[in-house]
Amino acid sequence: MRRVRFGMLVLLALFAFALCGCMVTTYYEVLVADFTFSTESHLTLELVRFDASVSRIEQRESSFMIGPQGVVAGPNNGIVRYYWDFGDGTILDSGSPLISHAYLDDGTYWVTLTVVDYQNRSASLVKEITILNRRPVAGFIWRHCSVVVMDIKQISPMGIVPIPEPRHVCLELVANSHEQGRHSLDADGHIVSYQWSHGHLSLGYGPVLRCNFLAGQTYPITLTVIDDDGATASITLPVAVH
Ligand SMILES: [Ca+2]
Ligand SMILES: [Ca+2]
Repeated sequence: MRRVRFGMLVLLALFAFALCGCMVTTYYEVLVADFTFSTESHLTLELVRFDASVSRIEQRESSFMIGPQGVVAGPNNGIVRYYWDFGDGTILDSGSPLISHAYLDDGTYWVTLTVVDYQNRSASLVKEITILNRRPVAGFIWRHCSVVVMDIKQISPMGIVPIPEPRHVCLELVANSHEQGRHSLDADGHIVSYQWSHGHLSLGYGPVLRCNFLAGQTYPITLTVIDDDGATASITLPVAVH
């Protein structure tokens, strides 16, 4: 019976020894830079939220590596500065792990985070972020041609007389012009193509188009624009011709 008790005591002692961490172990600190993005995909001009609060100082055993043993406590896990290079020429430093940045143009960028801890040690991490092109917006107005179009006359034995109905009206379709404003736009680039159509009939190209329409009818006119990254947008408006 005594042997059994002694054996149990030994086992308990070994168990307590393992639990209490009485083994002689030394630790060292490892500064780890890390960050996350707000969402999966990002558009130009959209604020992307970066979160570096996952950066930390880990305490690891010096004898063998079995993963993190703990994280240094305190504000921002012992990190005092966060330096961000967003890869588009923007470099910022902050005392907070949270920061937002908007990219002006689409593309793939390399974001570099460098953290500095309370002992002035530093660590960096680079991650790739893809920014998507923003589609253009199509819009247009119309007005009577700025050039006054006189009623077309015809010569007859009776003299000069107006051409009877139906008559045609010159309309100016305006997507973009200095005088009439910008009605189509691309927020992160510029429009490279304007195409006008009526049903399957192509009317022409350009930011301003002049057309003669038969009066007294309404025409669904479609404008399709293409931006400098190949993205398209269309709009169809009912153009009433009086
Ligand atoms: Ca665009
Ligand atoms: Ca673009």
